[in-house]
Amino acid sequence: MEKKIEWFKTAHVYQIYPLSFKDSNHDGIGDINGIISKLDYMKDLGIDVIWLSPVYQSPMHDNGYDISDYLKINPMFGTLEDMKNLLNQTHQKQMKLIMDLVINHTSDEHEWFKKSVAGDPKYKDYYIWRKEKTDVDSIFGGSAWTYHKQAKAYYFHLFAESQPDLNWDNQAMRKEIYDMINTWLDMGIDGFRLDVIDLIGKDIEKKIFSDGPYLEKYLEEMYHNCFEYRDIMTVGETPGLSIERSATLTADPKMGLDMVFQFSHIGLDEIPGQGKWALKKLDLLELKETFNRVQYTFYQKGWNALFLANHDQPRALTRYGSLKYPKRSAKMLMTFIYGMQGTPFVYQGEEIGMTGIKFKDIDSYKDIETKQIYDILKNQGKSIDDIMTSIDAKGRDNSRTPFQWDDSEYAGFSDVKPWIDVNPNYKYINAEQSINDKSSVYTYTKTLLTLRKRYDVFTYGDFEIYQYENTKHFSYYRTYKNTKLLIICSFTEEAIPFDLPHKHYEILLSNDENYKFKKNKMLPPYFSCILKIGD
Ligand code: TEU
Ligand code: CA
Repeated sequence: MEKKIEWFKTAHVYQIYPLSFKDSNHDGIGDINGIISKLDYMKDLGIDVIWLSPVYQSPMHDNGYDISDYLKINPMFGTLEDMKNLLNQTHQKQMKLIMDLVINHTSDEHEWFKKSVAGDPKYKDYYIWRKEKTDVDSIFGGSAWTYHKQAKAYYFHLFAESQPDLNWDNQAMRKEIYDMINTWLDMGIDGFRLDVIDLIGKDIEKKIFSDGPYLEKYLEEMYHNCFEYRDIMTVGETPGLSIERSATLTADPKMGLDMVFQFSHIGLDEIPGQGKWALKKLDLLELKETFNRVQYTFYQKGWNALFLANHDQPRALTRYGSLKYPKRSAKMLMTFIYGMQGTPFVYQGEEIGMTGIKFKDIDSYKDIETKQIYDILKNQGKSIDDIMTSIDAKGRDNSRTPFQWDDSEYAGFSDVKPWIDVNPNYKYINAEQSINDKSSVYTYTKTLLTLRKRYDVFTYGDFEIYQYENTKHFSYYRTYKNTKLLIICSFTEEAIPFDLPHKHYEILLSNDENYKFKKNKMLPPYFSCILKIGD
């Protein structure tokens, strides 16, 4: 079956981090029934597809990205029945549901790993074992090789020790993965977000991990075994792929990836080469250069996913906007990212302007990566103050605090103390007040998503930056057939001069209703708008 209409290009996706979305059974942990109770909320926002972060059986060392059984649902989230119910009800509301597919690694509690350790001939090579270790760091810090006493060998893990990498060289292992994928698809799941999928192409001997040589080979095999005859949606998480290779991959149907999360903008607030914890101020010209390249390349071929935040990234508002102008800058960032070409991904809470967290000390943070890096940096002699500055800015828990539904205790997420503390600003940042407020981030986001459906130019238009050299605003044209939009986004707390080079225009959306374009009038802080140009 050919995909007649590429529906994924106009779909709006909402990412749910199940642990932190909505608790239905009073244990302080989000769950599947909680999600079911909020389907209308997503539908009302204008969502077409829901992406669920992992709900499979897992010891939860990495919050579910360490799977111990791909075909079971983690009891903390519910049952397989609940999952089928969620799928059913999502479909009834004309939405789709995609799951997270974590197949670069499993949990060390997966049966396959236990059998591999025990030397079972079938499973021995399902993982990557060596007698000697090489000098490779894992992504969470520390060596990527861990010695296993029972196996008397080192196994390879690009993430935590408890997340051994699967050996994609092994055909039997690949076959089992394909069977598992087909089981979910046969159940009616509408597709997948493929976790760190670029890593399956790695070449261990050559120490090439994220941009490896075998990626296309395995993707194509997976496509023929799982995706080829199904009308589903796939999005690959590809942190290590170049813009060019990501575009080429998504342009080739045989690769089975409808789109990718391209990561080139993610490292712009890091000191180059020093990793995510070495902070650097964002340079707007670098941001322009990056998005210009991404937009240009994917306009020629392939398809991209639009995102500023997810469960691994700090909240966009805190990272790129201003807490002095939270609503304005949240709206500006929405305009900035969803004005571009690609499929919009909204991360839970972004649409109500949720912010990052600054916990009082390391004990309140829960993330395995954060805990590991804290110990590592401390052992390197870094001051606690400096470490906490990095963690407050970049720690993944920033986006993992409970969803703020209302202003009741625990923010309406749960009626008992949640697994991770609620951001105290839930009193005034929450969905209930946002939905009822015409000037809220929620209402703005909803309107923006509606506009994307109304005007083809968002999906198909080309992209051209206006006033490239300007270091305060990031504004761009989108043009398709007879429609031309100018999208204006100020990235500063200052009021700035701005020349509007058009006489005739219609304001489709603005984060400042009172602002009128007149000659020499300054653009207010974090101003954003979408103009439909008539001359
Ligand atoms: O993330 C992969 C990844 O490379 C990053 O986003 C990473 O989490 C971050 O840079 C660490 O600083 C995926 C999942 O989204 C993440 O939650 C998992 O921890 C990781 O894979 C392992 O499965
Ligand atoms: Ca629960």
